Amino acid sequence: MKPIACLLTILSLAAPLVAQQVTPASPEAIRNWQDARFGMFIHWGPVALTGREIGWSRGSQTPIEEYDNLYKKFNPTKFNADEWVAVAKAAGMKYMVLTTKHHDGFCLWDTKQTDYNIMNTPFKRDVVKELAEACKKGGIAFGTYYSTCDWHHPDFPLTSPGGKTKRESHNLDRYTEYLKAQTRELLSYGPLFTLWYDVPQMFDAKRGAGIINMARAIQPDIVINNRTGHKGDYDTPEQRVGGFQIHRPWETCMTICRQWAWKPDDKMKSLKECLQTLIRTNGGGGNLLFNVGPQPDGLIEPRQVERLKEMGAWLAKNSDAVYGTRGGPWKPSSHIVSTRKGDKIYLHILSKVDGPVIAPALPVAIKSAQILNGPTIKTTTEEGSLSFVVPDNSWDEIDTIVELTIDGNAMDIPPLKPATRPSIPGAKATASTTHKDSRKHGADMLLDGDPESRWATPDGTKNAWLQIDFDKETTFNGITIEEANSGHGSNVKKFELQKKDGTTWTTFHRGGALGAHFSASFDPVTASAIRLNILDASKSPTISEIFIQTP
Ligand code: H79
Repeated sequence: MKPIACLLTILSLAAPLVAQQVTPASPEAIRNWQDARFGMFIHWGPVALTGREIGWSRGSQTPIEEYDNLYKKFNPTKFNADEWVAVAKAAGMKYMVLTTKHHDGFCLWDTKQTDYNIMNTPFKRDVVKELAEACKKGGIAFGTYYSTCDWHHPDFPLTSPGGKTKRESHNLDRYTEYLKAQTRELLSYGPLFTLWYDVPQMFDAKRGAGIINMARAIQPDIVINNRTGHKGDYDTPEQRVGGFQIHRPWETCMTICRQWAWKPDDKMKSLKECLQTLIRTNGGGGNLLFNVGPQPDGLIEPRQVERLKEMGAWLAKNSDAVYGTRGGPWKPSSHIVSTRKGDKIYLHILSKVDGPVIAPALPVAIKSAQILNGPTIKTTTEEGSLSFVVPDNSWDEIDTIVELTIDGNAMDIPPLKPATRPSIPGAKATASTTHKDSRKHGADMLLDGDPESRWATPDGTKNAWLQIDFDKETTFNGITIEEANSGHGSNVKKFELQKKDGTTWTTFHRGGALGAHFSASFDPVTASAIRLNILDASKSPTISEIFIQTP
């Protein structure tokens, strides 16, 4: 290529890149954000009066006209910012992120950009200001959620229901100026711990970069999420624990009940689910932003406060294994995850193991091992495996934590294969069909303990079987099957479990959908092999792990 043509090519390739360029947050700011590990997400607004979902119920369950007038009745007289901060602290949370404006466009602060805000409710108090001040006083970092899309604003191209309806007239550039002006207002309540934008919809990387650059000009060390249209500083898996990722920060956001905004009698997660979600998230390398939706009167629901306090009580005892840690070195499995910090590695065993716990060996020497806050234990490393036995009375129903002190820095250890609960030794998996890339997606992936590897089937597969052969007659009384479609429901729609007696197969269990965590217990079954017969599927089935439970 001639020099001039070459230069032109470089320029034309570089132009869009330059336009999207942002200065990343400083390593110190990122480190500080990651060290926190656990924060409180708060979804709140006039919608709480209806008990329906924020943003999404506008124009679906609640007519637009009615939704947009709810603020006239919003008077949360029991709101006390100090109390919310006290709840977050009691939960062991280190930061808080409030929905200052959701997709419904209502603003919880005294904004000068629109009248559709809290100062025009009977309440007339700047919630963002009060909360920012209470956080500062209480030693909790404060960040703002701000929805990039706005189904209420006349300049935004999409509207309710669900942001799928197009507006006839709109002006995205003018809306972007509105968003930026509001962001500047929010930053004046700062310094903020994070700017948490939501669903870019119409925004691309260039528009996102414009927001980020503007925010950094005001607060150079601000940490910004990946929902401005630009990838920002951290990823945000929603309502699921993110996968193992240690080279780019991330944060799972998840609700304590089912809805983001308050809903009466919403189903609440058990303490075990709450804590294991935090531990799995930390083990994969992420923070957890755990959401509560306060009531219309301004109080956080008492049973949710209770649950959060239970989490905090557990965290107070096990803080070493959580705060300031990073995920790994072992990749997470369904049963065991790990965290690390300095010369310490923490193995979190999330369900009881019969016999020794076995993990791929560490590439460094172990100086000592103990149950966190408990007795010393003996570890053995041989033939590439680390093993140890947890004393009977040291098992914890939620998380049995083993603390290893190593000779070196735990952060220097490259990722290791997951520590697995030993499946049945000598078991072998085969399948009726496998995706064409059988080396990557073969049936052997089902028993390797690695939730990131999976068995897959060719496109359009509706039925298939998976078979696990034991090397001798084996008695089992339970099975766990994990579909690998990353939280998008279940591809499998109908299945049966069969056992092999001699040469005949008999069905002993039938079911419909499987999903990410199917688990069944049954009367003990003795057989030489077990088969999962998939009888119907909406998409080609793919399964990451099968665990067989013995009595
Ligand atoms: O604020 C919360 C959600 O409202 C917001 N992000 C979190 C923090 C969000 N906006 N868009 N999305 C999430 C992605 C779309 C989710 C959906 Fe659905 C799942 C749309 C339809 C199915 C949520 C659940 C709305 C209806 C059902």
